[in-house]
Amino acid sequence: MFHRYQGLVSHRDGTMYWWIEIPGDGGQLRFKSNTSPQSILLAATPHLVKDEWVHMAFSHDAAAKHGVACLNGQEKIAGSWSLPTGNFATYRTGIGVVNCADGLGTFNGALDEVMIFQSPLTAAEVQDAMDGFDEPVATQPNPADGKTYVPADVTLGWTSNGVSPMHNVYLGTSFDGLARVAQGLTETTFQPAEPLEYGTTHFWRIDEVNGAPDNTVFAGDVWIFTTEPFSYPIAGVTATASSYAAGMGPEKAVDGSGLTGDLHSNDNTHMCLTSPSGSQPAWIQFQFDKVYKLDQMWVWNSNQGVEPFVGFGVKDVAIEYSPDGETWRALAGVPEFTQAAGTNNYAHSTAVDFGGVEAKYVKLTVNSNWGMLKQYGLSEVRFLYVPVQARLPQPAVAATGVSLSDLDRRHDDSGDRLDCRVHERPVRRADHPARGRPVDALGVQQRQDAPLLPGRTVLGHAPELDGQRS
Ligand SMILES: [Ca+2]
Repeated sequence: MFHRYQGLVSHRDGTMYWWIEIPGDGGQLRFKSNTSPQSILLAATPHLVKDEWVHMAFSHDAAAKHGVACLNGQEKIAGSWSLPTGNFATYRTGIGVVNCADGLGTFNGALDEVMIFQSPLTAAEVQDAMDGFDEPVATQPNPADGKTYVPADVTLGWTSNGVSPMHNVYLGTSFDGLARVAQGLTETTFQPAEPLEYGTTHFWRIDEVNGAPDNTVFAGDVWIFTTEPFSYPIAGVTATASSYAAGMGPEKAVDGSGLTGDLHSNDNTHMCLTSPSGSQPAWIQFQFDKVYKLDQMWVWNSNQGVEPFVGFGVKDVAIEYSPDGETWRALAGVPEFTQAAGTNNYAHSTAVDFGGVEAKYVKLTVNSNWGMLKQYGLSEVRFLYVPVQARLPQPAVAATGVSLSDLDRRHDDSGDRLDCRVHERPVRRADHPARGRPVDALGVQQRQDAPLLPGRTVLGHAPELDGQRS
């Protein structure tokens, strides 16, 4: 219900000056003054619709005595119009009221934002005002927004708004879980005190901070990146076994058969199984294309539909590993392998921690299964390794004709330097106490500090890790 009138914005104090109101009959929005012509009207139709937001702009050019009214950024009416003259500096500005002096004509609706400008806006400026003005926030995040496989010891970087002298850094693992991790930085880079969690999406934001007297904070956009996983699957694993049943050879445990994503089927032909007449103890041996630093072995145990009744699944296992097939060591702390349910879409149910041992061969000798028969099966195994060599080299190995500007340089370096990241991975002590070595003891970066010159061959060097193992 409309009252006699409702004010949206006003600049008056008892005495007339200008105001924007909806008149009592619910008619047109109008920009009004007490000089003739008294009002400039916004479009007669449509009027404001209940629960529908609109953007209104009224502009007055005092020199030209010209007024313009816009609805949702579009000019609706323009014509000769003027405001009273005089010194109105002492008048009050009211929002949601016609007359600040007596509080008459309050607005029975919602206002989101009001801006008053000192000069008449052009049509384009009205459009900008409706779209929203860009705040001077930090830009150009490094890592780029959405980037994946970011090193855990990343140094965050950004471009300042060019105005604010200080920067606050917020970081977290959810959009709503940002915490301030640095405050009042004058540089535009920041490296967290500890490596970030591996294989995790991180959210971060830079707030640009002005000094006194205004101390304005321009909260930045929230950006995301995902750190690289701690370890990667080894591809091209081959397998041999002490024996196997027809059509259920050891290769079925390493060829991805039966896996959809990370879930295994309960189809017999997707699994390996030793022969009932095979030699005992049964064993299965895996071979890689080279020596890897092993992190984990994931096990999808035998998962035939009859598994709950027959128990082909491996239970107690001894694991040995070797770098050359000659010198073998027993792996300590091997857990009992969990029995599978025999149902489809089976996620791996056992993870064996190899703790970073280096091996090209892994042998499983089976001591028992979950049933009475002397047949032993597995659905699939997956080995995860920890990279110790340069990952994803850029530029590619032996690339020629590479522009110096193509090389990956640190933004905060004073000269042109090639950043060779080739060393063992940093770990958070809290996350991986067993892996032991403190972060600051790791040679995380090897950097060539000499300026790069055009035409030179640059050799990346990956130091050997011998003698540095924990
Ligand atoms: Ca399989």
